Amino acid sequence: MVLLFYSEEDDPVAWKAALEARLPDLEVRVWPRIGDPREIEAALVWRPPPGMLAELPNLRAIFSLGAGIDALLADLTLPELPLCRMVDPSLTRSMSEYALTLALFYHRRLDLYEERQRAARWRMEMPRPAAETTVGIMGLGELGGDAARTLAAHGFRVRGWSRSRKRIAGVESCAGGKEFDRFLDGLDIVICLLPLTPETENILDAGLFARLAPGACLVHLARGAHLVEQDLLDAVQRGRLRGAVIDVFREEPLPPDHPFWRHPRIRVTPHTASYSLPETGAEVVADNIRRLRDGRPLRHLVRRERGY
Ligand code: NDP
Ligand code: OXD
Repeated sequence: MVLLFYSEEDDPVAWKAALEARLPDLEVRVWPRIGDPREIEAALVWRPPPGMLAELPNLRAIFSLGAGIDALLADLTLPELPLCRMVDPSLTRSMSEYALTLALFYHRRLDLYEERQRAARWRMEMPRPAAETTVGIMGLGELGGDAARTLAAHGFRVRGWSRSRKRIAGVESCAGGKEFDRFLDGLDIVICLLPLTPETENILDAGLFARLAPGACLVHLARGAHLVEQDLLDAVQRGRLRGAVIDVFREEPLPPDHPFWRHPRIRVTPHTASYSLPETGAEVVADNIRRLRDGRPLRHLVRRERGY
């Protein structure tokens, strides 16, 4: 089988080697050296140019290098083929690590001490146990579910929100629109790990910020279009929010003149919250390629009608 690899961010050499080591019959062709497009039966891609996959007449399945497939679904020419997203232990572990890091950053008030350092001001706040900080996780799927477990294991009070009810030890589950207000009520830190869909676009807005505990913090790790940027600037300006760490943006890379770059209470990271290692990610893709070859059901299929 021939597989096309396209990504401007992932290392094609490492992925090709990891895949071909697991599947001796597989030939990986790295864009733009694709050879005869008619020979390509599978594609492993991250943000391919719109229209690219429609040019492959014998494509049978699309594998995403990312967990979020919103950019793929936005391509109106995307072939109606099985589409599988990335679910990979290294992606999950690194996301939970980042979520825990940032929850601890705010819980231990490092933002405050940064400000005080700039003013050469020596003043200590008595630390409080993690159990006194309530963290809300929006999205309790592969990533949000593991992040919730990790934070709960660390001792935070954790609440999660998803479409369907979840049972996760130490995590209060809120489900659907009816329980959204209960989920938000009094949160000290909110972490967004939702997929971007028509229902979740612009969900991080002034209305949501107003329901959190006064001086709450936002950690946004999902997609730029979840966030109404002006509402965040206003909420931080007015002190409704204490601060935010934003990893994902409507426009990436974030333009140099964007107000988030220089805002003292908004921290920017360059879409780096989590990553797939080729060694573990290739295992997941190889399993699906074997399934495709043998006519068995694929794993991690996107349900297009839901948008994730
Ligand atoms: P999953 O599909 O496994 O989980 C999605 C979760 O969101 C599910 O719990 C789902 O509920 C919930 N959900 C979806 N729509 C709604 C809604 N309308 N209301 C309430 N809950 C909803 O996705 P992953 O956990 O694998 O990934 C989540 C997102 O993280 C990705 O889509 C991507 O945008 C982002 N991401 C960001 C990265 C970064 O580096 N910044 C890296 C990787 C991913 P239910 O369980 O009931 O279906
Ligand atoms: C993803 C991402 O969706 O890296 O996997 O954003």
